[in-house]
Amino acid sequence: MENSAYFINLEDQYGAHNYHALDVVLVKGDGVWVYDIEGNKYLDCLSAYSAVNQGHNHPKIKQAMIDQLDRITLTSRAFRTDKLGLFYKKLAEMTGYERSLPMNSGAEAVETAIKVARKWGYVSKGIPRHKAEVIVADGNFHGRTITVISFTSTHQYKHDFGPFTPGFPMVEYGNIEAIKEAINENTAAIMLEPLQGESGIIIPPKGYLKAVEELCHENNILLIADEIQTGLGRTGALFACEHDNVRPDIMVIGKALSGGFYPVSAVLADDPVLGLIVPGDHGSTFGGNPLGAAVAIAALEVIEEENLIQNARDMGEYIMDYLQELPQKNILEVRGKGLLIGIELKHELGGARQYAEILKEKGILIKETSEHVIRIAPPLILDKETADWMLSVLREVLVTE
Ligand code: IF1
Repeated sequence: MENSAYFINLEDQYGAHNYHALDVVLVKGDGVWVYDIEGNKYLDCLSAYSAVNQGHNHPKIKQAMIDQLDRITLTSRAFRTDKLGLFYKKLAEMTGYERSLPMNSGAEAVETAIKVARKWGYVSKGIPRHKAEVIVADGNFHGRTITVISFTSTHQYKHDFGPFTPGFPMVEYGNIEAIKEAINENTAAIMLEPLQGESGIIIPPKGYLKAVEELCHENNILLIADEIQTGLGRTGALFACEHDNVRPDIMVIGKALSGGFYPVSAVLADDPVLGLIVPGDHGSTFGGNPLGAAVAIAALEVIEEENLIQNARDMGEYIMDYLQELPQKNILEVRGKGLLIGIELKHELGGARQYAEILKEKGILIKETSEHVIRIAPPLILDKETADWMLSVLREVLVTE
């Protein structure tokens, strides 16, 4: 029977080393728990970067996938199916956006949103071709494709991969004056994460998102929200923008849209924006396939039926209150929204990675975000008993040691 070392060596020998994964070989997932090949049990506090909000191996989503597997999995969009229209309808009813365009990965959906915003800029706003600009924020993370890394502020994500796509002026995240200065007659859109995940759970100043939305309305500019990580209940609302009473013109979702069963992403917008897309403008072999559509409908239903938004809000507040009461011996700041929580450690401790290793030995899997932040992002089904156990372990590791 092969053990963890065997599979770790296979990955190291035959795979490109594009990740520095923890040395834990997971073979089973069930709700908030995952199990390694030796049978050790772990609380998953990453949720595959918020793609498993519904919990691992959710029975309802699994059954929807199994049922569709027995029917048809892929036709391409050259033909129609009995699942895509139902997926569109579910998204429209649940999110309030009139239309959607389905893709597969998050980066693909971000690229799609940029294309849609640029076309709106040329056709509806009258920006001369090809001068459309999309303002982005420093510290952003929107994916790994060449256009998307063209506007990253992370050196490693772009340094070896130029030349880059132009048209993405960058401003300081959270600074509304910086956006005012960047806006010009060629600005088609502003694209933001409502909270920045990979930069270390960065929450913008109160009122910032609303001020950006108002700037967009005043200057005939589209607001694009990338909620691939913050969306679908993660922050204790369907969308993080709701906390600020902001409704973006273009909403980008992914990850938990499929509950971790299949890559499904989508761009949501109303008819004046997505209605501009005509046959031939854009496409994808797997985008909108019936298997992904069936899975996504079930994943969305689970969010509603199991009140995951309320639970994320309640459990997030409970956890944040507890962590903020801890002796701040090693802790610089606890911040977050719902079940997207960051514990920034004092920098003299040497970074959060070592704590990922320590917590793994105690049965908790976390992924550090930016160098000094422990991200706590368990599936939104987390119950109080499990949260109490998790908090007791975090207290032991962050306070007593
Ligand atoms: C990696 C974290 C990073 C995202 C937002 C688009 C995408 C992501 C807000 C692209 C993806 C993943 C990708 C993964 C690590 C993880 C991540 F923030 F979630 F932690 F990198 F920042 N917009 N985020 O978070 O979606 O194409 O991956 O489906 O690339 O290392 P994707």
